[in-house]
Amino acid sequence: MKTLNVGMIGYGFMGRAHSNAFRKVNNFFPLDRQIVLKAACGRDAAKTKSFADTWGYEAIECDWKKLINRDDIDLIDIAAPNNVHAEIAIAAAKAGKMVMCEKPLAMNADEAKTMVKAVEKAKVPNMVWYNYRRIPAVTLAKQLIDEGKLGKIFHYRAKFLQDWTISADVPQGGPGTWRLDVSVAGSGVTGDLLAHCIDTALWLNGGIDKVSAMTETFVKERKHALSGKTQKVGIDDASAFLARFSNGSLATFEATRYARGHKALYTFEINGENASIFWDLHDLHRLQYFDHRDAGYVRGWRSIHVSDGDHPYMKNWWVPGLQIGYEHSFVHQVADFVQGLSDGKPASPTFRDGLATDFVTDAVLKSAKTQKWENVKKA
Ligand code: SOE
Repeated sequence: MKTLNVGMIGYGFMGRAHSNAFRKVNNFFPLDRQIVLKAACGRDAAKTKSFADTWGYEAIECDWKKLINRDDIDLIDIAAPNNVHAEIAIAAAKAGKMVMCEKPLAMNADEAKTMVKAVEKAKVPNMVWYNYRRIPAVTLAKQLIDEGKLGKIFHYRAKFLQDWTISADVPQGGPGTWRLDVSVAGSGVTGDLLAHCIDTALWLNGGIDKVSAMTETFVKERKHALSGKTQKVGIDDASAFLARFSNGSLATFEATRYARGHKALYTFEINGENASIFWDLHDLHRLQYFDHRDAGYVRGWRSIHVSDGDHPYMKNWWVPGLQIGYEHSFVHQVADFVQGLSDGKPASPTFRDGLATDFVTDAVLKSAKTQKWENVKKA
């Protein structure tokens, strides 16, 4: 069997989620390439070594440039903070490596454009880790929509709620809290959480033409974890927008880190002329489905337990009825990426798809400033 040698950059939450996926995928999916965890890369040698030992990487590097120039690496996976995605991805593409990049693709769409240009010029396979598409219930939603079960779509409604930054004592910057530092994250919940909702929405319901948004920063100053200095907060803590899709449907999107009681409540509901669907990350193996064409006396919302062999991805796991979880969406993403290499059909979301999401998040942030409807550029 051919091998696919991975060089992983970053050892935080996403470094773990991606490594877990790379380790498991060949055990569950019949692929024609064996994933090899070749080297992990991080600036702190001791932490990188401990990460590499835990996940089974053969070696470590402390300089990402060395990693991408190694002849024995085929794929660079960027699981580092947003402000380094572009530089690493562009250099990796120039070195002829395949690139997988954590979401959002870039700090903003201008930067994302340079990344798309680099991977397309180098003709290297590329993908962005918008993992929620590959939760079987979400993939089933896509199948139902593509089969036309919903009919004409009128409404798309999505939200992603968290509550972990309500305390003014949470610092900005540094490990674990870089998402609050605008110079590292690019934006707040718009790029971090709404980006997930937008990626799923573009995939399920097609392009967004225009948006009208509002954002708020509830805590205006926070101590910086690295410098210890109190600094102005530049990210959006909460972001909500109205959208018009190209297919004529209307949408509302909301994300916040100030919804007390919610840790990661990502939900979406889609209403069509014939049927509606609803999905909830806290109950991720279920898809709620209502079909108006059912006979009236049995008509109602049904809760599909997406765990049977004919549900997306499920035949590769356990026996029917046994559910899987969050981490499996990453395994599916690697499986589809590798299958795409074998089929010569790149799996989505590619960097170009990631740019489409960045165009929407840019328009959202612009609209929040101008207080006007803003058009969304097409990727
Ligand atoms: C933020 O807390 C976060 O970890 C995001 O960065 C992830 O993309 C999301 O899946 C869960 O929440």
